[in-house]
Amino acid sequence: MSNPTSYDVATLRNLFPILHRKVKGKDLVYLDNAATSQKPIQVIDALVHYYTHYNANIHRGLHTLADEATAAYEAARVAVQQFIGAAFHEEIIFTKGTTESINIVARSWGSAFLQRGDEIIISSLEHHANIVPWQMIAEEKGAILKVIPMDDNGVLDMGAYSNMLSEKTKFVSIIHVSNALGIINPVEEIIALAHEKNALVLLDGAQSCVHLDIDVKKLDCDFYVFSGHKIYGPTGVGVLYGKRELLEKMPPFLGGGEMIKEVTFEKTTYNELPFKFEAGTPNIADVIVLKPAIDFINNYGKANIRAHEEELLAYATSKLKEIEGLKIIGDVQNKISVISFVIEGVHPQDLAILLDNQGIAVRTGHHCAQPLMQRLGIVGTTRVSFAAYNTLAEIEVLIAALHKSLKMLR
Ligand code: C6P
Repeated sequence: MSNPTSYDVATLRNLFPILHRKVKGKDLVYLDNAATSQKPIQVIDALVHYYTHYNANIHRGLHTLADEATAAYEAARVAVQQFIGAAFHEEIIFTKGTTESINIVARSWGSAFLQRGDEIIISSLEHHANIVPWQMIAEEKGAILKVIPMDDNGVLDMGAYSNMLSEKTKFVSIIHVSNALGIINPVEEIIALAHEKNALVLLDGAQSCVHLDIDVKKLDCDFYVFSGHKIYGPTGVGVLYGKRELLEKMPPFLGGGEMIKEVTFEKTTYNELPFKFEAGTPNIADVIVLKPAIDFINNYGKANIRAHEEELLAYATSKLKEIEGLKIIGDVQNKISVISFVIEGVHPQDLAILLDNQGIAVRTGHHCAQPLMQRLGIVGTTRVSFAAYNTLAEIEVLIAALHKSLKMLR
């Protein structure tokens, strides 16, 4: 099998210093990209460059360093705006990550607009980050949380969803791509059906943002959230996109500096978007280096990266299926490069330890989706997830290591 001609994975790998390290004396095979991706050298260099050359607080100082830092911070906002196709840069709010972004929407929108008896819909596939904030606000406001059921392979029951929607439905918050299984949900249909009932829709884009072309205008989602560390960027920074007219109506989440227009002891007026939602000194350095992370993806091209990952997915899927007693969960056509599997008689944690001894990083367990695992009737899965820099040769290493581990475990 060959890689697309425009896509030279060997050259690309050279941009990632960490890929050249050894683990337990073996070449690292990093297959835990859905948890966090590795960082290219331009991201690492940009971080060092910021602290070496223009570290300063933003939006307040009248000096050169502050101007440079502010310009770089706002350039990152425009890069994110273009990356997800938002209409206005004010619609991009910087947060700590997907988790914080969902909490802001649940808290801010929920506290202002939810009424007793209103309904919020999520799905069986959700990550805890898109369950717990809604449970918290539902409990506080007397709202009801409903869950779209799925089949044994993780495919959502769209008929049940359609029947669940009513005039009482006020919010639908859905994982775009399942982190545990890799399945791409039919979000266009989910959004259109919700909008027929005037319900708002948030897409948890933590896993979709790096793999799929995202155009929030075309999708017509009301909110879209993701984390920097899963798109070859740094940890500690994420994005909340919201339609401007909605963000304008929502109360601030945190109070403090930066989010105000004027403060007296009697009354405070709030700043314009996006600053209304960015109280205090933000994570300046990490926001700034989101831009080189996005540039990295754009330089290689999302479509080229996806084609490469699909080749890896198809090859790994066929090789894994040859292993006796191995069952892939979420074995559907419409998925990204994540494979979750169970092996008869083998505990995923035992397997992970043996794979780590052979230099291979995978994730095992419930993947922060305990209700999904309960629905599937399993304790957890072993999950391998591929990124732009993984290779067919690494899949061969994985398969050989699996055979070796299974001989020891069975
Ligand atoms: N999933 C995984 O290994 P944070 O931690 O805020 O950056 O992202 C939370 C989150 C929310 N939604 C989805 C769909 C996610 O995949 C994640 C993070 C990682 O699957 C860590 S649990």
